[in-house]
Amino acid sequence: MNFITLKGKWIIIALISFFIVVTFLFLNSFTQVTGGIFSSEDDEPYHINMITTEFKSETESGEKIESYRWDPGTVHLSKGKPIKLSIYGVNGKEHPFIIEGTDVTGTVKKGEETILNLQFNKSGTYRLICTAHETIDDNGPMIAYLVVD
Ligand SMILES: [Cu+2]
Repeated sequence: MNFITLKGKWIIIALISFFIVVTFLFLNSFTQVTGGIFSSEDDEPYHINMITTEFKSETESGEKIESYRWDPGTVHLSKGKPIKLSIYGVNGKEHPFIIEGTDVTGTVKKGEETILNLQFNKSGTYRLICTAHETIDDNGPMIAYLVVD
C-alpha cells in the first residue's frame, strides 16, 4: 500500500515535470516564431543594411548601358517601430537621396556608410530616390521601396 502511494507520487511528479517541459518547449518555439529577424524589442531599432550597386551591359548594337541600384530594392518595415537604415556606398561616387513623403534627405558616398534613424508612423510605400539617378535616362532608376505595414 505504502509502495503504491510512493509510486503514485512519482507519477504525479513525472506528469508535472512533463507538463513543465512541454510548456517551456511550446513557449520557446512561440518566441522563435514571433521574435525572429522580422521583429525586435520595442526600444531596439530594426537594423536594415543596404548598399549602392551598379549593373552594366551592352546592347546588340554595342551601346553600353548601366543602371545604379539600391540593394535590396524592397524592404518591409513595421509601422511605428524605430529603424536604423545603414547604406554603404559601393558603386557610384555619390548618391544624393530623398525619401518621398518625408523630409529625410542625405548623400551616400563611395566607401562610406550613411546611417539613418527612421520611424514611419503611417502605413504605405515610401520611395527612397537617388535624385542623381532617378530615371533610366539618368542611369537609374535608382529607387528602393520601403513598404510600411
Ligand atoms: Cu545614385
